[in-house]
Amino acid sequence: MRTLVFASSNKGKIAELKALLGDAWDVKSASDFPQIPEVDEDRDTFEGNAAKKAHTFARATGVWALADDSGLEVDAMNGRPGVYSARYAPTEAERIEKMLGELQGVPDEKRTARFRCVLCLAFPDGTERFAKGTCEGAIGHAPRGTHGFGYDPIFVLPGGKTMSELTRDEKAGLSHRGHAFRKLKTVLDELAAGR
Ligand code: ITT
Repeated sequence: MRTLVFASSNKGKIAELKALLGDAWDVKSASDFPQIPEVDEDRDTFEGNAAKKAHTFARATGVWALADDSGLEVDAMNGRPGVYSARYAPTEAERIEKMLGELQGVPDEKRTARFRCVLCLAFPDGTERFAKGTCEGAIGHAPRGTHGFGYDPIFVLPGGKTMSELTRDEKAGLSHRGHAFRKLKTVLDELAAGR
């Protein structure tokens, strides 16, 4: 079984990626390597932060490392919080409250937004592969639903449900992370077969 370390400490992301990868991989995550210090996400692009996290773990562990850098771009906020989504406010609940506050009075047609995800797969020899995915939607007026994580309860999909009202499988089928992962999965399968 091939080992892959997921360079993340976000439980929601880890659960989604483990489900996407399936049983053929022995998936570790940041908590299995407490000796690796937390990576300072100081780059101003998703690609930059994903690459920094993935290379740090590939170098330190000697196994393939996958990192996800993702975020939410809100059109009425000029694309914010974007790459700074995790730092927009201290907790998930505060981020949601702050965003709903910033968007108070903004009409439905101007509440469009998208999730972006960049995955970076890094190898101990310093090489890397990227895959990207997006998911279009809008910011609702109040949180709804119990699944998922982060901004999911206020992210309304074209069908009217929030991302939190979808099961994990339904979310994987249409999410930014699901789209990015399926692009990378082809590469992963080919490399796993060839190396
Ligand atoms: P790691 O860096 O350890 O992976 P993180 O939470 O710091 O975890 P990011 O820097 O990539 O991750 O920040 C992404 C933030 O964007 C995350 O904290 C969520 O608030 C939000 N986000 C990303 N994907 C999301 C999703 O599928 N659903 C809801 N919110 C999401």
